[in-house]
Amino acid sequence: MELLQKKAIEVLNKNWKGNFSIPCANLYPFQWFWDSGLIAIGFAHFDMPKAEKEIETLLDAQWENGFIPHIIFHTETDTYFPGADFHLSNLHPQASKKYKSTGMTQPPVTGFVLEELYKISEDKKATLEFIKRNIDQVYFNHEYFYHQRDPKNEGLVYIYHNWESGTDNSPIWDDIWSTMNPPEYTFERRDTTHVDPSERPSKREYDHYLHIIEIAKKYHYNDEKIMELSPFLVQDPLFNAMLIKSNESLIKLYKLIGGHDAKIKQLQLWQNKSIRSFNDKLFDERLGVYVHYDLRNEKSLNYISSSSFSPLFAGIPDKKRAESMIKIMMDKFGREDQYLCASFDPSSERFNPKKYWRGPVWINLNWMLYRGLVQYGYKDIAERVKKDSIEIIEKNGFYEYFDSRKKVHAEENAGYGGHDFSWSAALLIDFINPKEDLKF
Ligand code: 2M8
Repeated sequence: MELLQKKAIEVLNKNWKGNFSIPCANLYPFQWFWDSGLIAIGFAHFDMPKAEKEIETLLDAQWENGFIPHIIFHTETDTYFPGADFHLSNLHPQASKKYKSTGMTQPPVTGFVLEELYKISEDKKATLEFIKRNIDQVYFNHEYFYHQRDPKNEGLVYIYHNWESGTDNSPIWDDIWSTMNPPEYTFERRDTTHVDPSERPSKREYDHYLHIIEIAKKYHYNDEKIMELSPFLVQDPLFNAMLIKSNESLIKLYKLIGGHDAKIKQLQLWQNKSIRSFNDKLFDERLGVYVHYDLRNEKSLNYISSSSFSPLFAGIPDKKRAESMIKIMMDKFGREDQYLCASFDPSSERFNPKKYWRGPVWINLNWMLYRGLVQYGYKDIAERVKKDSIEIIEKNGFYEYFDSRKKVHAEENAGYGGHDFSWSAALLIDFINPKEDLKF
């Protein structure tokens, strides 16, 4: 285990660029929002200044309206498409003047990451000072979500692009692509020059991705216009679970700091409403798990994915619901010949265990699942998720994603996408160095 940890540290240090980290070389050469948060958790175990800097750099790119972009283009490179010149974030009047970025966001992990940093820290006083300096910006980001992304005032925020979900190529989005007919764009893909094209989205899928951005750009990334016109408008259980988990952490941390009663009260109001609507609207009684809601077409997207189980991490289901969700997960995703946890329902015809978010196992989702299972008292299943995560990294290396079929691991390399991948390394470090939960 020591050797594996040493390698994980090497990966993180290699991907560290002085004041932020890249997810991996070549394929992803900039700073990504939720990657950064999860990477900071890994750094916190052995280099707290880097963990803090990672978050500070991310927050430095926050817009004047509280929005935090999904990619921050720190360097000029044409090895990634679509880059800064395509996204043109400066079309938005309140965009950062200091950094070029995209005009979309990603799952809001920053709140719970601050709590994790505090939990891991051996110098709690110093880490609390760091949190004090940064927490208001995270609060401001949540305010942006509740003010700009919740048109029906339900406490559920929408995403307007599949790249905002983090689970970019999920088969769930196929239903939305079938409602659209974007132009055939001419562009030069870069991702498929770095990794095997069979592990990445198709050209036609990229046409859809670009088309949504073109609409947003046409209206200068104005939130009201996007809400009115984007063909993709989804309430995503993973995204909302991250927000809820982060709300909870902000409440705990503000209490610890003291003297922030108005903010705590507001967070509590958001939180109560969010959890209530989440349980009412996003739970599919027939499938027995949480699903996505397509706000544009006003219908549920009834598919089981690893996002369906992420509400466990945020403490959203009651005990009874959690129990039936976990049973479904074990029946469908947890067979002995499968590694936990595939990113999409292995019994579905849309399942593809090799292709980016259409089936492979992802370490970040496994880490959340592990935490959720522990919180609900499912120690044995949690241990299996942890063991599976460590085993697939040990066998293959720090890949971006892994085949969920055990037999493939016995025969060949079963790690896919980018290699020496930062969040796989960061969360491996956290998996093998567990810290006691704090009593607040
Ligand atoms: C993947 O997404 C990017 C676009 O954001 C891409 O495919 O080019 C996703 O897995 C996303 O969740 C992740 O943050 C990003 C960087 O690791 O890669």
